[in-house]
Amino acid sequence: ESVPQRGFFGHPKGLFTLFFTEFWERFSYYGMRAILLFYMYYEVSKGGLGLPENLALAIMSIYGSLVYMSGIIGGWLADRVFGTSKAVFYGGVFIMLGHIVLAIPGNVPLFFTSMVLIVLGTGLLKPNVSCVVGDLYSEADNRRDAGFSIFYMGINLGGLISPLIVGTVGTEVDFHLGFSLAAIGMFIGLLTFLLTRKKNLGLAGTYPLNPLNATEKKRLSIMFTAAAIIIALFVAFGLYTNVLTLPVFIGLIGILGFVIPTIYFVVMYRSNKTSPKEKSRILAYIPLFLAAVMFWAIQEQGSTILASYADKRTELSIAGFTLSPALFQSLNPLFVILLAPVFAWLWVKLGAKQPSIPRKFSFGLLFAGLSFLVMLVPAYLSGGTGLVSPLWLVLSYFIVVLGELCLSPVGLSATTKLAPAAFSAQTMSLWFLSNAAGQAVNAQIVQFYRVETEVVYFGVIGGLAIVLGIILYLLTPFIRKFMQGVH
Ligand code: 78N
Ligand code: 78N
Ligand code: GLN
Repeated sequence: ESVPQRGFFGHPKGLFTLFFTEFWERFSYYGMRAILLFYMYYEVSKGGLGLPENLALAIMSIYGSLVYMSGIIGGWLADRVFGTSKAVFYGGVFIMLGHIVLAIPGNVPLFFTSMVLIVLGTGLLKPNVSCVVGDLYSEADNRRDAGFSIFYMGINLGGLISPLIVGTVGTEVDFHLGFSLAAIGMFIGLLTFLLTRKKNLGLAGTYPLNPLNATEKKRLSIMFTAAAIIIALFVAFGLYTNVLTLPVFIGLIGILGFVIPTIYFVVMYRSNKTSPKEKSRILAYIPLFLAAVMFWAIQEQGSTILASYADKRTELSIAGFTLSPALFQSLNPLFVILLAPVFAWLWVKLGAKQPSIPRKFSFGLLFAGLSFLVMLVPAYLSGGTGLVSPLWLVLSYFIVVLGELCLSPVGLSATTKLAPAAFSAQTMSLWFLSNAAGQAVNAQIVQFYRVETEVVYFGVIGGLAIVLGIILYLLTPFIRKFMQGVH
């Protein structure tokens, strides 16, 4: 092997390419999401689609869930068919087209077309671009964790600036102009990838690691074609007979959110490539996965329920100046960027005394629960439905990030360590499935949110997260036994 590269902050030059590709992809994704909810429920006279608000909230959650579910297909295609590099490129093209479709002033069918493009595109791009980060370093390279932290900064920088730009333009000028800016962002990301890939990444990701052989190709194409036809027939039949309504679809997503990870666990557990030690680790991973589902369910409501709260319950006129409600979407990435170094320092300082993986997950749940319970205070102070200070929302976004920094950075590495070696190509998708399941849950529950009953909503969900966090805290010694030496 050659001498390790040090072209980007002492890291391989390839990290530059991946950092900026993912920066622009997240810029377009989070910029789009910062205005999409408002685009859906604002009246037609205000440039929106005029959908009922609870429907818009459910669509946001289904959308988020499908984006992370499609990572399974994207990861599989890269691993077995065309390699990560092409997956990232095609993914970027699909995403850009999706935003271009949204940029066309239009209607609900155009909106659903763009949703399909962005779901497929993100599934192709996101897990694979993260996967190549790991490929830049040899197993022994001790810069690997730092490389992932730098990459994580790129994700959150993209998420921080896009609500300021796409959000302000989208809500203050025109939604479609905002979506065009998201398309331009993805275009810049694609250009960065194309222009610097050869020089910085060389051949990394050019070929599938585990290509299908001729017989598998034939068998799988038959299976895929058959499955596509059967699904198309079911959908056509469902639409024709009015059985497949939106509530039914929302229910189906909820079921898929749990069935898909269950299949993963069963297949991994029963595989004859999985050793007894690895089986024990799979069992240890299940409660951690469930905790992550509950965590992401609350964290992702920052772009649905709390975004609606920013729009409808919050005093946005300050000293003669009116804030766009989309700006609040910058707070999560802002706090992640500010606090990630603090947490990194804290874990180093605590060294061997730092909490174990299950304990960190339990703290993640406790903070997530607290971020919802804190919203009970303005509810009481405002006596129900009066406008409240935006600082309460700022505080809620701040608290959930304390949880995110306990759970998210360690989540992916825990997945890598606890999943059986034979399934290592699937770990990125498996971890993202916890987010998909969380948003599948959200699709069911956000429909029950009403301003008049927000105390029950925030209280029950926040309380449940805290109870689950306490249970996980108490179970930690047992879970660690099943982890078989993984730290
Ligand atoms: O009635 C309002 C009064 O009680 C208090 O209001 C304030 O003090 C205003 C506080 C501003 C909250 C800012 C919220 C969101 C802005 C997000 C900006 C992201 C910054 C660099 C990224
Ligand atoms: O109506 C006025 C009054 O009720 C307003 O009271 C509040 O809004 C209190 C809310 C607590 C403010 C805490 C805000 C942000 C905490 C985030 C700290 C940022 C640290 C490293 C950045
Ligand atoms: N905000 C993170 C991102 O977009 C969340 C990813 C996750 O669910 N693990 O990358």
